[in-house]
Amino acid sequence: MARIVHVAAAQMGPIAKSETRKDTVARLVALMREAKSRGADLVVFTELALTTFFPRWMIEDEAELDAYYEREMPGPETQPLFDTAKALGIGFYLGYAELVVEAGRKRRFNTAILVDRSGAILGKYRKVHLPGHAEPQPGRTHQHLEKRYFEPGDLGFPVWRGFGGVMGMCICNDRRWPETYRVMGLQGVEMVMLGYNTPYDHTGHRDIDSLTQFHNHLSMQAGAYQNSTWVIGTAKCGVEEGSNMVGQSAIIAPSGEIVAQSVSLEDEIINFRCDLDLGKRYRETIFNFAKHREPEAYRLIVERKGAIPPPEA
Ligand code: CDV
Repeated sequence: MARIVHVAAAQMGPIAKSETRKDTVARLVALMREAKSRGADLVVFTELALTTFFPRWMIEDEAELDAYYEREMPGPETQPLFDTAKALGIGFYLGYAELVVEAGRKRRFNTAILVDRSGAILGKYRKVHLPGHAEPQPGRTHQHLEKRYFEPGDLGFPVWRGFGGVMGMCICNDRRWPETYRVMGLQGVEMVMLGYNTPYDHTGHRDIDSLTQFHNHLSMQAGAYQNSTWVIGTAKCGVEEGSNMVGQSAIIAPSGEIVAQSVSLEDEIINFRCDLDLGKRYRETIFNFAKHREPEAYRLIVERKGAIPPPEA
């Protein structure tokens, strides 16, 4: 019998700097209701889904910066998401900025949680690959200061049993790194969920930036295929505070094929009934890790710190 997870990707259009948490949460709740009305068991929201993408600004006032972070989850403003999920019997992935105080020190992470159909948090992931800079870059219309506002995640890439399968999470830039999927693939992941905020001008090189859409799908499709997993990628997109961000939210099968894709740059639900057993065919044949991976060969290269020996003196 097929193991179906009916999943929805809840793409978001721009969130203005002036938009309140309450308004944004109301948008998320409306998307959750729409996902449920289509029969979804699980809805995947985007990265930093509760606020505008604040790393585009240099923020020197600490109180102003802190206001973008959640100190508790759920908190009073995010509780409606959990209540609605429980009432509807739908799970969700949610990206947000997390602030924790440990030994008197503020620690900041770009975080995602997976919540089950009863409204309980099943797992937490903290973004490992942080793009951009710690210091503002001269000449840029928009900064990308994730390295200033977040620490690299300290939870690794765990997977969780839930929704009838093995579930994994990552966030935005993580999707471009093969290690992200492979570490979860080695744990038997069957569905990887992720949200992203991807501006079109992120490298500053026109030739690379003009391939932003291609690279968005390329990285997720390759991750899906090479690890026999479903990948659900959800965008925040459109022109947000002058920054133009890619849409193209997609549901990708373990074959690497896109089976559903958004068509707008606004709040939009796409959904698909994902058969988790589809990944098995790949995992048991072309990507049978136990049979065909060669970890010893990979180890030799890594220990030599690169494939090419150093030049002779
Ligand atoms: N939020 C992100 O991680 N964005 C990056 C951009 C800056 C390259 C991304 O990989 O989409």
